[in-house]
Amino acid sequence: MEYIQTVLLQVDSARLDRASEPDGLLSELDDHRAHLRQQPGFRDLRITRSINPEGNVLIVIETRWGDDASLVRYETNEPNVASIVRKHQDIIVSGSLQVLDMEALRTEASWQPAEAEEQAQQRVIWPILIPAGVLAFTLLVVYGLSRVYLEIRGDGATALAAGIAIGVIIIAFFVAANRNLKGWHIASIVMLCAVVLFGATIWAVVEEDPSEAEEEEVAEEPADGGETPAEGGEEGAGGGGEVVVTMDDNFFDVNGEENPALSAGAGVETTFQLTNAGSAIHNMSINDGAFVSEPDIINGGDDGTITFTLDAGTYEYKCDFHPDAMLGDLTVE
Ligand SMILES: [Cu+2]
Repeated sequence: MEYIQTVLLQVDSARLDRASEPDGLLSELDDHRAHLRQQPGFRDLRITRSINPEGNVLIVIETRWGDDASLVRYETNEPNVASIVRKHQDIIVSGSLQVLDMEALRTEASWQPAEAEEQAQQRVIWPILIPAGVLAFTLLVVYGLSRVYLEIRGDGATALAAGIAIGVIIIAFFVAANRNLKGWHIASIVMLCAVVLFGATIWAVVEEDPSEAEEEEVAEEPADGGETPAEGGEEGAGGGGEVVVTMDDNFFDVNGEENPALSAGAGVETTFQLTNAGSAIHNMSINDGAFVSEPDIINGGDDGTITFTLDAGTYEYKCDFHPDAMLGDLTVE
């Protein structure tokens, strides 16, 4: 922080000209600058006067110092401002001389480091925020649009993609044609797009679950439809009712029998109900993948079906994920 010696004095305005003469007070103070500059800790000399045109003029002589020790060293060794002023008692209004030692509470120099730090932070923050924002927007576009397109499917998605492409071109044309657009205009457009896209993404993600449920229903429908012939097939094979195959880690289980021999009727559409009672993923495929369960990956706790029609013969059934442990024979007759 700065330390300031302030010398206050009054001069009769009629005598002010004498202060500027070659041996006058102001001339001597001008010469004193060379001495001041050699003093350690010296920063600045400032001489000001009040601007009243008549009567006594107040003159303030300030010397600024980087530390109080420098100021004290200067004050206790002549020449200094006070000693020079005292040589010119003849022009000074008697009793008007004051010498004050002051300590700066705030200076431009003391504010600057804090401001510089703030600016430095902004210089750091923006280069991080802008690329992060661009990346987030890009991810939102890539992820969000793909979710929306997947959700809509088919011609609707194609039409939407075309609409969005046209929209992008129109906005780009609008921005390019209006050269006096401000930064916040463009930022508003980007924000608006981001908000709409964000909303659409949330809609697509929320809507996804019911659509998956529909898919499952669709997948189950043919299975249900296939039950009658399947039952017929099982009856034809001598079995009764629906065949339920449990998949565990890692074996097939039918009525407590591991990887049992299964049977079905020749030329009859047959469906096995599949239940994954384990925690690993499993499935069932018959005749080296000629028929595969629906879904082809059944998670732990989930159900599935496998529907097939085969000519008479012996075939292998297995789990594609554990083909060495989960396999057995399927006899079709
Ligand atoms: Cu398996």
